[in-house]
Amino acid sequence: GKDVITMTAGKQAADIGKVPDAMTHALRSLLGEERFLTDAESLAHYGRDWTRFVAPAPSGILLPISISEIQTIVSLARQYKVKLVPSGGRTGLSGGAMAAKGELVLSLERMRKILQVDKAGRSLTCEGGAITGEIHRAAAEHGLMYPVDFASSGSSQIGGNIATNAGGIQVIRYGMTRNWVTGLKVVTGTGELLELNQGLVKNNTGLDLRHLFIGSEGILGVIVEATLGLTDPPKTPRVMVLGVPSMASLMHVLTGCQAQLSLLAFEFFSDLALQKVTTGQGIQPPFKDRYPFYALVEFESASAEAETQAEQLVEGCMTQGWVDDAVLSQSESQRRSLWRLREDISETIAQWTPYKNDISTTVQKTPALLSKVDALVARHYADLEVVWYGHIGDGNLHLNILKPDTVSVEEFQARCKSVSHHVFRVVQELGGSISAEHGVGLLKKDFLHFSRDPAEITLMRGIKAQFDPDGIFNPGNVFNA
Ligand code: 2HG
Ligand code: ZN
Repeated sequence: GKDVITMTAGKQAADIGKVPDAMTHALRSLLGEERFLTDAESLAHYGRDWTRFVAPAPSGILLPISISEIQTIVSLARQYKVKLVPSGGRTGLSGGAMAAKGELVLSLERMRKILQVDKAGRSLTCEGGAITGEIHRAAAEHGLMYPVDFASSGSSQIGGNIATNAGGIQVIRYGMTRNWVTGLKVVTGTGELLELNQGLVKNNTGLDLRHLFIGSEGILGVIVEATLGLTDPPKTPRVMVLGVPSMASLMHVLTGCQAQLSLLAFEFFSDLALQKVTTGQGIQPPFKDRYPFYALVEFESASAEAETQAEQLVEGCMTQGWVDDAVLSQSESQRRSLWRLREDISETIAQWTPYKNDISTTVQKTPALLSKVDALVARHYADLEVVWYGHIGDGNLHLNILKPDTVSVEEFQARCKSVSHHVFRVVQELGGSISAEHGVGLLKKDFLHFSRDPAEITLMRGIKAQFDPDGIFNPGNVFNA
């Protein structure tokens, strides 16, 4: 536990809280004592996400159970000029669900029902607080799959996934959350309920407002219900982990896998990532020897032919010197254990309060991104532990810098932030993104201009003002309104 920020939520909230008595009374009669929480423990719990760079300080936690309760809450917030932070499973990594300035947290935790699965239409409708993992299970009961998946799916909620356009470990095959949202119900900053696209496959009737809410990070309103597309589960997925001598080799291996396998995932991690995860989780390393990098490749292997093809591909890569060692899962339980080597990294390193980078460029430019950022890292972080991993098949790298015990969070953040300028200049030169899948939130907003030009940001402000004229929702996130 290297968590240096002290969690003084209750005390700060008492200082900052700006909820007028009349609104408190109205909320109490709407929600009762048990769904309007103000005790210090709840404020600390619901006031933050997985980030640890600001302390939570909400004024209260609201737990509505219906859309009409949410509309009433928004009307009250408008009337009394109180800010709301929409809140899901709070597994975000950019501070998008932090309530640090006396806001009210609007939690969707009590609105988690799966409402319907339509087998012929291959879709599922649920409340905004439905847990991602429960959506996976409900789809599986009907022989179908909701294909957006990531390590935090056991606690993340669909509303948050949609509000951040979540990516995850199978984007290379299935795309981001955006590809799977066919309908949304949202409550905007005026308290209006909008029904967007109603689950339709075909609907060419002007601007598609649904897509504005996907990736909106809670600044336009709150997602209260969603309809999602479902697909067939993959046939006989298998995982290979490959020991790889260099980042350049990883890209050659990716090209080969794209050409010869039915790919489901192509992930990578560095040797330090592997060391941390095997030690931290008490799991067996895949190889006796160590290699600078590892690729985790998942593919469909429905026939003996597909398996032979994978083996031949690996042999070919070994001949070229791109792969030094390989292991192929022989059972479902082995497939799951191999996945843990990659999926458990983020949680394992959280104890070092890492500084997170989540950068991307096109797959074509990924080798350039890797080598340029690697050079910067070698120059600026020579004395620090740097953990590389990510979705290299999507051109998306996670670069985590671990905080030494001896340095405070503030000092460490300031140092890393100054290095970020160099990293993001490289990202900008390559036409990439400073936040590939974690969103902008509070953490990345000072850097937004590296990825979006001033004309775009002005338009975004205008759109925010249209949906949320009083600036109630998630103030200070993404950009200053
Ligand atoms: C992952 O890919 C998540 O594991 C978390 O997006 C990445 O912790 C991170 O930086
Ligand atoms: Zn990721």
